[in-house]
Amino acid sequence: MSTSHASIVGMRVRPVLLPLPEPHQTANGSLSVSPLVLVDITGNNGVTGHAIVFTFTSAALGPTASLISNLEEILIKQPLDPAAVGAMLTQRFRLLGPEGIVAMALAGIDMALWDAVARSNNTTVAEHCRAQLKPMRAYGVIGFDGPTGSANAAEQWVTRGFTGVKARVGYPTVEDDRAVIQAIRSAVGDDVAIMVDYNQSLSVEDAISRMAVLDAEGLTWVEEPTLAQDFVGHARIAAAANTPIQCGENWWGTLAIEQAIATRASDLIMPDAMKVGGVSGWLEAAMCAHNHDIPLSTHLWPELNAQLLCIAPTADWLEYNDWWTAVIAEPLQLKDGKTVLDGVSGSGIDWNEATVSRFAA
Ligand code: SMN
Ligand code: MG
Repeated sequence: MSTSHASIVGMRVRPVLLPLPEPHQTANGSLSVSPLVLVDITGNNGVTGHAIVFTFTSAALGPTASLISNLEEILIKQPLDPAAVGAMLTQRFRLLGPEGIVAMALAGIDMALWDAVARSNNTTVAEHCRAQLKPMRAYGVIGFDGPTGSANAAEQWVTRGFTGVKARVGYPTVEDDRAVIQAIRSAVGDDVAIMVDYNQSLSVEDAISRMAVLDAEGLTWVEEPTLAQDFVGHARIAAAANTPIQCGENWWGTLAIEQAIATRASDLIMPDAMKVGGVSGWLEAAMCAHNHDIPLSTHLWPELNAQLLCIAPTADWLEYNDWWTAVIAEPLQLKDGKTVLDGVSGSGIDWNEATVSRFAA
């Protein structure tokens, strides 16, 4: 049965606490485990769509899983269609508001439905959107590891063929930040893109003064120097700096994306596949970026985002990390630092059930 008449018959929601391959430190906190809610939605055509909801902190794992589970009864018999279900859920949660764990729950359902629709048509999400699968350049993520640790991590990414690396910064002084950047540059040479990520750790004034120093370092972008919701503050930093400012992973929904563009909060945009509103929200954000000719990059969810970038007219970089690889049956493949999508189904997400069982919360 095609999805045009398929309806939802069930949903499975499984919280998982997946240890990171190694703790990941940022200027604003450290991660040692990935709290994930695995969402499966099944249609009466026998197809099941899969999605990952990342709750950032274990404290939010139970509440988010419970909220998603509480939605099963209103999903049953709904069409296996992200647009129809999204409209119904958005209306139902209008009064509570479309941010936080509500947005995360609705995004998880959206991503699972997109996966189900693509699988129902024996295709991928990208090809269901009439896009061709193509390799996308990826950068590797480096933690808050100081000059030597960051340079070593950068070397490992480059050895794996990556042509870009992103380091967490926000050390006590800009000289400390610059020492990390220069250690990485010494390790990888001038042909590798270097991005840095402040994870919202600076005041606007401190960011402007630090950019005056870092503008000489040839960085590809400086990410979230100040609070993500401070659009005017980011716009002041972007106006003062020569290096492109990158933001987006903490902007909830496409209205925030549009408001950020209107205030010129950043030069580049990297929507989070969950916070922006799942696949549906990400595609709207991609059209916003296209309309304003803004390069678009991704945040986490490498398997899904490798396809979404194939659809985005202003596709730029894929953020790659292997934090969730253990729960995914066929993790994203890369060759020479670019994504490989041969043989992928749906959104590229299905489960390694042995790992899921082992780390079930
Ligand atoms: C980040 C995202 C999620 C957890 C920690 C750090 C970071 C990124 O901002 O860009 O990946
Ligand atoms: Mg970031």
